[in-house]
Amino acid sequence: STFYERYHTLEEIYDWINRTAQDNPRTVKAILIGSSYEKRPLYVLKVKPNRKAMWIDCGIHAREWISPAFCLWFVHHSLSFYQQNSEITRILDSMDVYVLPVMNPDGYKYTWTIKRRWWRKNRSISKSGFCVGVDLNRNFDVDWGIKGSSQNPCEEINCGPFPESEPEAQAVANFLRRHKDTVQLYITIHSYSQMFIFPYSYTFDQAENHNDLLEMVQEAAQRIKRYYRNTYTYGPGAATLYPCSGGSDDWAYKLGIKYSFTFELQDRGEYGFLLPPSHISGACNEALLAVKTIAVKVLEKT
Ligand code: 0X9
Ligand code: ZN
Repeated sequence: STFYERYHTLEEIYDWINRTAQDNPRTVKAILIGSSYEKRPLYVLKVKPNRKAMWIDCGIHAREWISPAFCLWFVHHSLSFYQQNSEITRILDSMDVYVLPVMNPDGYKYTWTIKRRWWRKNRSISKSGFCVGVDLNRNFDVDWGIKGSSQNPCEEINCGPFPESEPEAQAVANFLRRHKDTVQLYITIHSYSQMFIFPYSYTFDQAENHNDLLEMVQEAAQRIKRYYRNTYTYGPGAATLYPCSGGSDDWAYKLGIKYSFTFELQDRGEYGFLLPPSHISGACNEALLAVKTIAVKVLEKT
């Protein structure tokens, strides 16, 4: 298997980020946007400079290993197929692509330690000192702490003591606030269940551009079915998955990023979070097709 068909330790991912930036000085820049609770750097890779931009983050939830694997896959594919694949070329010619390979490095690192493979949250220690970890996808400032989240630091869906209390969420939010005039597409990568989710999750109200969003994910799902014979479901978060406050997708949408998506990659529960390395290429190629499909559609609309 190639480098991209294996799961990597956090150290290997940091090395890969440095090497990728060094080997591609004209096309790739590593930008430090903040640090995690345990003071690990949060690097965003910028792939080519433009007026429009898209953002992809991976690894918000520690145990969803296919997610960081996809970010590495995506950057590698973009660099390898620029001027070969027409969609990649078109995207890179007209958009900056910001990629955060591991939004939750402390949690990810923790899942590589013995018996901690199922950890989801970050590793911040609560005020009481009793429990560890905030669910970063409940920590954003949108209807914070209301639905599908818990103020109890011992729970899996703990939203933290206040919105953006966590350095990881704060770093992403600050970066997107600074770049909201150019970033038109926000994608956050999770697993599992094979789903394309768009706003809203915090309310059953329809997003103002609901039909555009629906059309985009529908097209992505159709192409995946056609090319890879695999099924993805899709729809607005609250109705399709569950009502839920404080998610990054809704927050980015309300910031003004009109095309905002959560991808839930393979599989549909057979292996769940323990998706075997032999499935990485399949899972990533499907997600890649979806990213390309949606990005090209965003370019047509903006
Ligand atoms: O609950 C989540 O954070 C995501 N599912 S997961 O199984 N990967 O944890 C779904 C997020 C959908 N979007 C929002 N809830 N805003
Ligand atoms: Zn997740």
